[in-house]
Amino acid sequence: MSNNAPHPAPEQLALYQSDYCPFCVQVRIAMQELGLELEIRDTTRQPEHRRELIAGGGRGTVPCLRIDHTDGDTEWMYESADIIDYLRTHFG
Ligand SMILES: N[C@@H](CCC(=O)N[C@@H](CS)C(=O)NCC(=O)O)C(=O)O
Repeated sequence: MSNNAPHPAPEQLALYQSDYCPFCVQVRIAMQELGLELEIRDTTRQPEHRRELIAGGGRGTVPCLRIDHTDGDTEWMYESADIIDYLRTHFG
């Protein structure tokens, strides 16, 4: 999905993350700066979310932003820098 795609609603997004992952911290800081509240799915404390991430995205690496597009497609965006760029582009 490119940054020119339609503006997503926060309800379409979920952040798979782990509290002590430094890359996840960077994403959460960016969210705070944007005043953006997203559903947080912690893969360490909630193993079902880790299973969901691996099943959908292909690997358990966090952070991963899940984007449920209005056309029914689900996108799994790994890489903290890409996630931060996406959030700033759409919610900045
Ligand atoms: N380049 C990635 C690094 C992400 C990363 O290394 N995450 C670690 C946690 S700090 C992880 O999930 N490792 C376990 C795995 O890859 O399955 C980013 O910036 O998001």
